[in-house]
Amino acid sequence: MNINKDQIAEHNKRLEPVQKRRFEQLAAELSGAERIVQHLVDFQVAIPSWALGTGGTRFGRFSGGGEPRNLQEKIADIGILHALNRSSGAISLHIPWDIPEDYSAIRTLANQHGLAFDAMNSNTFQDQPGQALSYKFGSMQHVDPAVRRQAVDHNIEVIKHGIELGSKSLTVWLADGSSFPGQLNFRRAFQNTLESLQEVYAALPDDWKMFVEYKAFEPNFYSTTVGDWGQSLLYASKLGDNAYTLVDLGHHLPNANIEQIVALLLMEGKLGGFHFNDSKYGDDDLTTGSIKPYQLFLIFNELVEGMDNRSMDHTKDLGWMIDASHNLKDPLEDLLQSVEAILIAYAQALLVDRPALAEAQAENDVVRAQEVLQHAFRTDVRSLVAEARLRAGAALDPIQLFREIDVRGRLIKERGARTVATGL
Ligand code: LRH
Ligand code: MN
Repeated sequence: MNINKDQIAEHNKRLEPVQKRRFEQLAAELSGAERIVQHLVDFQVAIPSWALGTGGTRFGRFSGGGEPRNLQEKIADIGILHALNRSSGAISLHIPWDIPEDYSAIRTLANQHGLAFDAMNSNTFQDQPGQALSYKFGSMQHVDPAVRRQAVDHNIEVIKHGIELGSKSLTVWLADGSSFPGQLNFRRAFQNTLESLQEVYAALPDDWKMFVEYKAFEPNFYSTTVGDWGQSLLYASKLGDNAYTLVDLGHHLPNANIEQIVALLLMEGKLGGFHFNDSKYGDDDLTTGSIKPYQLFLIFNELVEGMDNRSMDHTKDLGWMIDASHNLKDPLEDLLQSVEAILIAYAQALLVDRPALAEAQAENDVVRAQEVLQHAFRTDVRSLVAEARLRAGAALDPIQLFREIDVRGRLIKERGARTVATGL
């Protein structure tokens, strides 16, 4: 199903008077409202191909129906998101969950929906049917060079798929690690992993980036071979200039100061991108900004300051991707909420009075510094984000329109109530 321009225009006509009043009132108070709106129009978030169904947990899965049955339907679903908010202009594929059978047909379909292909994701954390060697005890860290070979070959195959689709980056997340003391020689595991990543890095086209994603725990619960930002930075630094760290917000130990990690990785020029989500305890993969919106704002505050300090292009110099899994919410509504939360945090960070903050920091005026930051965080920027949608031809209230035209009901009619999407 497609969402056509008339449905959006009819929806916006009803909401525009209130939007106009709210936007003009806020714009009158702010300096630079137009600059911020343009930044928001240009900012695009990549949607994970593996988060368009109901993932469930090991305890249960409660499907909502109408899930995409193949890559074509996944692209169509992301097309619906992009039609509603014009901020979801890219898809991030996971191989082998989403192997593109016909490259040109897939490229054409994505193009029709205004979608680009963002980072490709490899998968050496599951054994595929007919796979020669198991990843039970890891992939690139594995004591058996044949298993490491298999993992390297898979990543090179993923790059080949990406080249055909126009992607320019590869994300490598390794579940590798150990669950019991004594199980693993940490140094040998690191060396094996580095050598394997170096072979993949050597196969990377010159204009590609490699993102090394770290994670504290799960599925291993004693050590993880790419377990934190320091280890990821070590790999990325040893690999070369096209290798970067990838920050998945849910991959940290409780109370980690992620905004400080982001500031330092950016300072080192080794921050590659993000997997946005939120969490209360572990890698909960919940809706971005649903649990810790202030942390998300503080992360974007460091991003804006750090990127401007390095004259980086906000729209293309870092990988902006969501990585979530849905259990209770409609996957598409959940993703619409995540994109909204990301744009709100970005808009608030663009509002921060940077000279005033720098002055307060220089004078150790701790109270003033907090006041400057929280003034931006406490500013309701939703009318700025909505204005960006209006100007981009999207819906003023994407979730309201999603429900008004009963997208999920129509997808269930089209696909059935029992379809299961590949992914998490
Ligand atoms: C691991 C992870 C990784 C993906 C997977 C779907 O927890 O965040 O980014 O490969 O989720
Ligand atoms: Mn991730």
